Amino acid sequence: MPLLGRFLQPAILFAACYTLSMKKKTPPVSRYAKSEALFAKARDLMPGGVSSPVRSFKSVGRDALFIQSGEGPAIIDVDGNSYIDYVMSYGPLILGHSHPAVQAAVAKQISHGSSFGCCSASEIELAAMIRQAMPAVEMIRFVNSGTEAVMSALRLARGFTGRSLIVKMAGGYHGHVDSLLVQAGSGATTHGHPSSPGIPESVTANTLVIAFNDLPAAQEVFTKFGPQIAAVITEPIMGNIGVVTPQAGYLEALRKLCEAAGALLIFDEVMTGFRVHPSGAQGLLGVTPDLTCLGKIIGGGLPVGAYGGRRDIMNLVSPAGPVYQAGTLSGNPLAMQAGITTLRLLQETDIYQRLEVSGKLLEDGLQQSAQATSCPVSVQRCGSMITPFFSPGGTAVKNYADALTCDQAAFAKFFQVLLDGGVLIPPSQFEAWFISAAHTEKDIKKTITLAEQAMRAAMRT
Ligand code: HOZ
Repeated sequence: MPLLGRFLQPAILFAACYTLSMKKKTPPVSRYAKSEALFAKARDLMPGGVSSPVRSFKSVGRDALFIQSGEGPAIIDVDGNSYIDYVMSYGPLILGHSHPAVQAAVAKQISHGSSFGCCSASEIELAAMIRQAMPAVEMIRFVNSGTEAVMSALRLARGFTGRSLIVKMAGGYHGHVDSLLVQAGSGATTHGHPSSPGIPESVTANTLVIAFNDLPAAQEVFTKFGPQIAAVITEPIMGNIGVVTPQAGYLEALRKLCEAAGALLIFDEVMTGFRVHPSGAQGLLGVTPDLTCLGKIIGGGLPVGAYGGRRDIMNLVSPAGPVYQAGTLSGNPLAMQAGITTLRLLQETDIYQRLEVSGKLLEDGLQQSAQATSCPVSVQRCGSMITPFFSPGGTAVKNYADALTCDQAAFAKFFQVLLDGGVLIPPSQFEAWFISAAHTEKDIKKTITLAEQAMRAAMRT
């Protein structure tokens, strides 16, 4: 036996080492394996594998994630990875994922039917809630998306004024409306097509582009074209190049220029409406537009949009007036119920104060991380919308031209480290992150800790 043992022991040792070394050579299973498999299938069926470009994660060097569920501040992918989520469906989920009250309202409504092609009382209820919060929205028309809201508001502005020209901001993104896909932010910039092919020059010939926060540029455009300008459309706080707030007096000056020229001022509050303040950016900043475009939060996470404003203008919309606009699913009761429940909860609680506290905590933490790592970052925030810009020297971003100077390779690395560590942010430098009422102090502190590691990694790119 001792003799056998002398031969057996080395043999067993050899076998163990061999097995271990073979194991080492087997490639590890990716923690995103199921998402990767789904993305491969999706790419065969859908352009870029997605239903909307920013979801592809292409610009940050990753494959799309496929999501299984969301709960509160967390989103869980099909591989079971859980992330603290700051995409929050790009804004609508101010209460967090799967809020029980919103779920209950939608479930109750669906038991009565999902769409009628006829009027339902819930449209009146939501319209009244919006008007109470935003007095400038004297009348409203519900549609199904922010894109539709803007497209319809532009038609109305042209119908009301009898003029053709629309002024927009460089980097402003108002959905994929033909005439406004000129120097457009959000996914259009992320994917390198700020002015899309497929749009005839005759359509964009009526669009004038100026820089946000550049008052002399606005004055000049009105001096040259004033009597032909139907409307100026702007996000009052830009969110589609990342968060950029207006400089003191800028929106007020736009208001005056429009009034003097007989043009309309349209605020695209699809992102900021009910997000930055209970009365939207117009309430926060004290500037009243003629027309307002809404979406996202007013649908509580279901597809919705709306445009509204002065009664004399809105009464031109068909069938009250001749400006035609329609939609089979517009004002559908499911979205109305989700919106009503969301707005009711926003009214009844101290959510905006809590969001401000969370936002400030994240802002301060990201700034400290930037200092600790000597990573040049400008952290820009309004309430629960925030963007850390990887700008040269960490200088403030005040318009589209500034945003374009940001270090996208550093951002991509930052994104990847956050993702792998369990924090999901929008996969683009040109988007806002959204904090919800469900995010806890612990979530935010975890984000800050990870952000420091991510900035350190970004510095090495
Ligand atoms: N409108 C969203 C915020 N920029 C982007 C979402 C998307 O394009 O899918």
